[in-house]
Amino acid sequence: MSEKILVIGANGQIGTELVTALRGIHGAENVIASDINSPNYAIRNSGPFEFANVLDKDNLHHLFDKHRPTQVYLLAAILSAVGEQKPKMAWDLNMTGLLHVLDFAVEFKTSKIFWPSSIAVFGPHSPQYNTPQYCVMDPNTVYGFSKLAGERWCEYYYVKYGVDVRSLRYPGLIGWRANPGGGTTDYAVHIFHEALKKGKYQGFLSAQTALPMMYMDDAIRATINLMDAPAENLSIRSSYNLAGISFTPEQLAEEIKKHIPDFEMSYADSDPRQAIADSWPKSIDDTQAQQDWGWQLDYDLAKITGDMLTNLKKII
Ligand code: VAH
Repeated sequence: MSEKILVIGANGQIGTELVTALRGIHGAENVIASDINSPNYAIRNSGPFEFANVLDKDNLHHLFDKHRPTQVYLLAAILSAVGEQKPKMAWDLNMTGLLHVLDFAVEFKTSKIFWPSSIAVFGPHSPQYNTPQYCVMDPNTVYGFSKLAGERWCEYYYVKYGVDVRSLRYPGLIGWRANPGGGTTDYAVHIFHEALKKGKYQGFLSAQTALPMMYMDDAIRATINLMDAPAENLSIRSSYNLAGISFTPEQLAEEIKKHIPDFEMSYADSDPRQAIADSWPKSIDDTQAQQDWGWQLDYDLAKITGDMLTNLKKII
């Protein structure tokens, strides 16, 4: 029987690319994109679309009942920076949406659920380097503790109700097909656009702020690899660490200069996102993902930079 996949939050940075990838694998007609907003350019006319509001239980129930999806990817979320501006809305959307989807997965016996977590689940007292799968986790952003609470709910529904929900702690994600929205790591995408348009960029994080990042191609491949893995191989039902590649804004600027020698980088100070970034790990240990489902990173900083500039040049 072919898969019937529902992607909620399809217009977002991950959703846009995941819908395209899943439609390439399963056939466009078997991947229903949904979002609270109209479909974006990449998704419009490339397959079925439904409006979805994760806070509207009846709307979501209708989508589950109408399509009887075998897999659901719940990507709708408010990220770290916007979450600090709208804390109650971020908590409500990130939590209520997940609980609706988990409840409907039980009711409709959905085979698999994917829900994104983040390295934002770690906090100031978590180990800062090679942060392990298990350690002290004291996130101090609403986004971070909503993701930590969500991980606990995912494991709870797996243990108590047998819901096959799977999750990844994504690092900051970098891609050219869709822009990020409202995150602390967004500088690592904006810098490429500005470098090509203006030859300069003022970053909102300090030069030495190292953060784990990942190219979107790797993130999508990790997501599909995890979802395709045999359930019996998975030892983690909260969310798997994903290390990506750690670098600083200064290192990224230097890599860009190898392609655009006159590129000028500068740094704003006192941006509220600096405190968020400072609370996160500098690097992550993803040994468990490597052992359980064979994860291997492909894109390093040089490859990310080259691919971003090559592709953005065609559309800027
Ligand atoms: C954010 N892009 O900046 C997200 C991500 C690790 C960061 O979760 O909020």
